[in-house]
Amino acid sequence: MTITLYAWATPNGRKISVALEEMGLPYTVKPINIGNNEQFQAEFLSISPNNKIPAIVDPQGPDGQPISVFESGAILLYLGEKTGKFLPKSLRDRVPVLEWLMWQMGGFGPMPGQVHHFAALESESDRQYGLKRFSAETRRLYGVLDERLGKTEYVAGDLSIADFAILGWAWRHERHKVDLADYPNVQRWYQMMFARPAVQRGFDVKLD
Ligand SMILES: N[C@@H](CCC(=O)N[C@@H](CS)C(=O)NCC(=O)O)C(=O)O
Repeated sequence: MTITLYAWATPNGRKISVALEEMGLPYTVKPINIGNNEQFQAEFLSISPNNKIPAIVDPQGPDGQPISVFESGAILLYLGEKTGKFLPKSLRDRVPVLEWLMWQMGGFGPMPGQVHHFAALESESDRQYGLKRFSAETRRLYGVLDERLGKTEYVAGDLSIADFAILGWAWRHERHKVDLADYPNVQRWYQMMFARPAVQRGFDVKLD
């Protein structure tokens, strides 16, 4: 039974295409053109009430009935639970996955996303204020990640959904004006992730 992925070619959309590829789950893509406000159409809002991609519909939910899921972190947890992959069973091993997934959802996404926003502004004074504030926080987050990846091969021990979540945003490092050479452990991990054929497929799949 094929999962439908509602997405657009953005970091949050890529997190899910990478996870689906890594988990070997069949899926089809339903592009939601957020530039054309398709995220406000009633049919999409009925599965994603916050009018944001990504969302999925799994025709074979936990009880065999269809289920929809919105919010990329919730989708990753759902898929991890469903497949038993990239989400450890033991609570001790699961805790770092949850920590780093929440770290991504709360900071390493919202902050570089603000850099993308302010970098696109035309007014120089508006740009300066926003870029200074959110670039500093984005770099701090890369520093935290670099420190962590100096101690562990993947973000939370073994390869997990936390890596997929973080990679979606690290993929846009140039757009948020970060040079990965400044964060050698992040660079090592980034190259290792992109050397995985399923990750590459998740970034190659057409989402728009
Ligand atoms: N917390 C959400 C954020 C999703 C999000 O920001 N999606 C953006 C694209 S990356 C979007 O759909 N924007 C359309 C809008 O805000 O109207 C998640 O992780 O799923």
